[in-house]
Amino acid sequence: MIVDEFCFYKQSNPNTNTEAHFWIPTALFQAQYTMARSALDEMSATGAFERTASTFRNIISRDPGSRFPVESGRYHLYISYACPWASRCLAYLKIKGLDQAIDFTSVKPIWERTKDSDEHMGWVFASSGTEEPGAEPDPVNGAKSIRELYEIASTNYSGKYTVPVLWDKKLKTVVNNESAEIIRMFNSEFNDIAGNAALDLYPPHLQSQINEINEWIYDGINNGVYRCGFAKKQEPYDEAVQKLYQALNKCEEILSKQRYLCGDQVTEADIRLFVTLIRFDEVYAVHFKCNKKLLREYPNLFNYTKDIFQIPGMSSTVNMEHIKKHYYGSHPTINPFGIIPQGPNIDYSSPHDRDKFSK
Ligand SMILES: N[C@@H](CCC(=O)N[C@@H](CS)C(=O)NCC(=O)O)C(=O)O
Repeated sequence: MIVDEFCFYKQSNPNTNTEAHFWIPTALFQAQYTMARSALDEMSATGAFERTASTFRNIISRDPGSRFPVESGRYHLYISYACPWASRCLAYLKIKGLDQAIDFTSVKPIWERTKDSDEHMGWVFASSGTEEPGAEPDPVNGAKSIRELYEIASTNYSGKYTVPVLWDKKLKTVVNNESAEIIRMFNSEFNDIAGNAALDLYPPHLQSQINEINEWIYDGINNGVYRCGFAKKQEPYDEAVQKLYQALNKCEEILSKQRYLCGDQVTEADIRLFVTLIRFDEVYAVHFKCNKKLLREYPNLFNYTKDIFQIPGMSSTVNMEHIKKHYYGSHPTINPFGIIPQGPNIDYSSPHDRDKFSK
C-alpha cells in the first residue's frame, strides 16, 4: 500500500507461514518491488489515480521483412472479459473476422495471488476448462498467471501485469500490451486473412476526427471512470466526475443528431466508447461512484450502446458475469467484502431506435 512518501509493505515467508510488516520509503519500495505493482498502486501524492504507459510496443506488419509479420496462427491474444481495454481488442478480433487467424484466451475474473513469495494480486488462468465458465487454462505457454507471461518475455520487466497481451508463439514474447495499438493492427494489417477485411474502422478520411474524439473520450470517460473510482481524496474525485459528465453530455448531444460518433459509419471511436458504456450502469455507477446520472437516463447513449452491442460478433465479447465479478471482487480497498450488487441486469439485445438515422 502506498501513502505519499512512505508505504506499508507486507512480506510473507511461505516456508514459515509468517508475515513481516514494514513502513519503508516509497522510493525504495518502487525501486525494489516494482515487479509486483497493480492499478491499485497508481496514485499521485494528491490522491488522484494516474495510469502508467504500456511497455511492449512492437507492431505486426504486412511488411514481410518485419520482425513480427502477419501469419495466421502465429499470435495469441490474452484477455480478461472483465477488462474494457482487452475487450476492445476482442471486439476487433470478432468484427474483423480474425478469430480463425488469431486465437484468444480469457483469464479468470477475480484477481488472485500470482506467487507465493510476494503479495501481488493479479490475473490468473483457470486450472481447467470447467473451473470458471469463459476462462481457460493457458493453451500456449501453460502459464499460471499473466505475470508469468511477462516474466517469460522479459527478465527485468518493471511494469504492471496487464491484459491485453498480444503474444508471439514463434518468438515466445509479448508483441504489444497496448490495446490502442493492437486494435489498429487488427484493423489494417491482417486484411489478407481477415473474414471481414472490408470493414475499416479507421478510414483515412476520418482519422483526424477519430483521434480528436478518442482524446477527450479517453480522458473524460474510458480512463475518467477509473479516475472517479480510484481517487483517494474528494477533490480529484470531484474533478473526475465533472469531466466525466461533461464528456457524456457531449456524446449524448452528438448522438442526438447522428447514428455514430463520426456520422453514419461505425468507427474505432465507437468501439472505444462502447466498452466503457456497457460497464457503466452495472458497475461504474455503483463501484466507481459514477452515479450523477445513469446511462439508461441518456436516451441516445443508451440506445446507441444497444446498437453497438447488436453488431454481429459484439455480444460475444461481453461477459457481464466476469465484468461484475472482477470489479466488485478485485478491489478490496473500494469494496472490502466483495459483495456483488444484484442489479440492474439490462438487456442490451432489446430493440433500439438508432435506425431512425439510416438513410
Ligand atoms: N494501456 C493498457 C491498459 C490495460 C489495463 O489497465 N488493464 C487492466 C485491466 S482493466 C489490468 O490488466 N490491470 C492489471 C493491474 O492493474 O495489475 C491498454 O489499454 O492496453
